[in-house]
Parts: sequence; structure tokens; C-alpha cells
Amino acid sequence: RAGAALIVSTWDFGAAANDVAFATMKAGGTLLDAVEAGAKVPEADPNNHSVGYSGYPDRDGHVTLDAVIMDDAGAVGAVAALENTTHAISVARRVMEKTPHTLLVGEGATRFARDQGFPQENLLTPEAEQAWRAWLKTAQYQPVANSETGTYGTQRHVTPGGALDHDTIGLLARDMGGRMAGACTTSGMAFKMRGRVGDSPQVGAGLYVERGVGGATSTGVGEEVTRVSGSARVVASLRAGLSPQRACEEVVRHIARLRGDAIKGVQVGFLALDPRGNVGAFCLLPGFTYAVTDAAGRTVVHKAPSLF
Ligand code: SD4
Repeated sequence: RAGAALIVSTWDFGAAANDVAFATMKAGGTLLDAVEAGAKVPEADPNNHSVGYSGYPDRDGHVTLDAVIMDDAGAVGAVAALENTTHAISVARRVMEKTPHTLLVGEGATRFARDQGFPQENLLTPEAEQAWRAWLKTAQYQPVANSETGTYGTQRHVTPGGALDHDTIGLLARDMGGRMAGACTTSGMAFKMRGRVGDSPQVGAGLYVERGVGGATSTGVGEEVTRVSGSARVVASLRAGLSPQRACEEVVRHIARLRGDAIKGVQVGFLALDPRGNVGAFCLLPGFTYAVTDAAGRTVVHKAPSLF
């Protein structure tokens, strides 16, 4: 089926990813092809420090990637704590297609990617290494909301090109027939503990898609999403009849009620899409944006409403 009915993704840099996803569908690609191609855009972007190549490392200096891809027929593949391969989303897809499993982690995921012929490279760029070395001086783990505004802790990271730091990307795509797929990829929280896995690669946390019901994806501090199975919870609300907007609001309010003071200053955002093409987004703190590309290929970046 030519053309995509709708593609949505997290943050303003999602616009470039959506464009590639749209072009992929226009060229006859499947929904999975589209979300994979879209996710690869920030993964390869050296100015993006929270996805793929040039991602900020963990506290030991290793860049480790998390990614998941799924469609609405229950096909799922994911990798967590993957090293040395830029396109974690493509390795996730390979897990889906070539193994009997849904998730490979750490050394096993890294070896699988190498065995599958993915180029092996050092993902730690000099600039990310410099940021890590600066961080080591205080070694305070303090995620700051909306890192796409360019701030981690008290440090400000603006690339020489002037581009600001960005964030995890989650994409959802719907075709003309209302079928859907999604992808989510990240280098996780900057300066995380070694071995830490966030929400992004976990089905039901960072991404969930269900046929005839809709899909959801998340960004922000993954622990707050994982503890409530965030994306699965959004989709459960869609199943119960809430709109994508109301469904995203419901889970953000739930997290706020559950966590009280513990989520002060913490950002979590959800983005949802239903099979009819309704879109919703909601976040804890102001600043979460998302990109929507319509059937004509027009892309608009919107600001998500926030609880606080
Ligand atoms: C994680 N949710 O690893 C991801 C990262 C992210 O803002 O979205 N950071 O927790």
C-alpha cells in the first residue's frame, strides 16, 4: 500500500526520522521497514548524545544501547546493553527475524550483532568521552529533564555545530489500513550504572503496539516508566476506550500519584497513536515535543501538554 497514513515520533528531532520513515513507506516498504529506517536517523547522528553513535556512555565509559521493534501482530525483537554497533534497532529486528527469542542482552547481544555482520565500531566519540570525563569529576548521577535542551546536571553540552543534546526516539507508524508498528532506540540515561537497562527495549515499558487498539512509546527517566509498564498501560487504556490523549494523561497521573516527591524534577513523556490515526501525548514536565507526519508527508512538531 503506497503512502503512510501517519507517523509519529518523540522529540523535535523525530521530524527527520519521520521523513525517512515516510519515504520508506512511499517507496513500498513495510511498517517495520519504515520505523526501522526512521529510528536509524538519530542512531547515526553524531550530534545526538542519547541515541546510538556518540551516545553518552555509562559511568565506566562504555556506550551501551537499548532498542526494540514490534508490529501489531506480535512480532517483537529487542536488544539491551548492546555495544559496538550503531544501529541497535536493526540488531533488534534481526533478533525478531533470526532467533527464537525476543530479547538479547549485553555480551550475547553484542556477539550476535557481530556474527550477523554488523560493522563493529567504537561508539564513544571524543566529544562524548570528554563529557564523561568532565562528569567523572563529580560523578553525580542526576538526570535532568528535557535533555534535548542541552543540559545534564550542571553541565551544558552544546556540540561544536551548535546542535543541542537530544533524547531517546520512539516511533509509531500506521498505514492506510490501520495496521501499526513501532520502534524505540536509545543509549539510555547518560552515566548510568554499567548493566543498567531502561524502559526503551522492554516490551510494554518503552513500546507497545496492539492490533486494532493502538500503540504507545515513552521517553524520559526509564525507571519511572518500567515500574508501571508504562506503554502497555497506555494501550490498556486505549483498549478500555480512552482516546490516545486521555490514555497518555492517565498513566502520567498514575506515575505522579504513585511516586509523589520522588518524581520531582523528573521527566517522563508518552506518545500514543490509534489505528484511526488519533494522536495523543502527555508528560510530567513541560518541554516534551513530538513530531507528526501526515499522509501527505507534512511534518509538524507539537508541544505535549504536561502535568506540572
Ligand atoms: C532510558 N527512557 O533509558 C530512556 C532514555 C530517555 O530521556 O528517554 N532519556 O531511560
